[in-house]
Amino acid sequence: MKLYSYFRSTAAYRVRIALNLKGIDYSLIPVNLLKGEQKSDWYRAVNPFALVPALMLDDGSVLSQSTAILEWLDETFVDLPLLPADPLQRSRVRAMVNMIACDIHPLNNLRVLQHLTGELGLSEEAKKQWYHHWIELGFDALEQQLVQGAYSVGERLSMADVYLVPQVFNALRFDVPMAAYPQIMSVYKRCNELDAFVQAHPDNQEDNPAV
Ligand SMILES: N[C@@H](CCC(=O)N[C@@H](CS)C(=O)NCC(=O)O)C(=O)O
Repeated sequence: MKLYSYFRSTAAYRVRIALNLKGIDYSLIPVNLLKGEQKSDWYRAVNPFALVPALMLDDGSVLSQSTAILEWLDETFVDLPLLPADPLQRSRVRAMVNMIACDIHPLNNLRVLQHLTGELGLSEEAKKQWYHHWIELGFDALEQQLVQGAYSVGERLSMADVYLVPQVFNALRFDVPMAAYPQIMSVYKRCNELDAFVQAHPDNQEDNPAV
């Protein structure tokens, strides 16, 4: 499999974690978002959405949208399931996944931030305020939702953790004060002790210029 990825992309980071958790070998094809490679003809031919990630399977099929990719991985590689068997727990995991994937992340995506400072003429400071506003609104709710336990939903690692960790990484990158979120930070630290999360971290990606 080939993963089209950018080291700082939170959506690609989710897929890297899931591939590692499932023990799947893959090669990485870097798509440099800051250079606009996601909008290039060669990448649009792979993924017309012009967003990373995309996962190319060995038969050439391309999967896009991180949630669809994660669900495919979970349905295809059934060891270490990322969704609990119990429907109530499963719904809780999906609610957290959706909160991050639909209600937090899209408001802070690169093209949204670029639109704010570009076409709409907002300052860097106003952009930062926008970013912090939507992250804090989302994290305030998530902090209350996290059931007390080792992971986001109870004592078992799930898809909710796979979404939470990249979003927290991103918040730290944008200097969001995380002291108000002790439960989120505790889960973040616990997950980051696992090899699958360490290997997926932006600091350990071959397309990170600092590596
Ligand atoms: N809903 C999509 C979102 C993907 C997405 O927004 N990817 C970002 C990086 S995290 C991207 O490619 N941004 C490029 C841009 O904004 O031009 C998914 O879950 O895969």
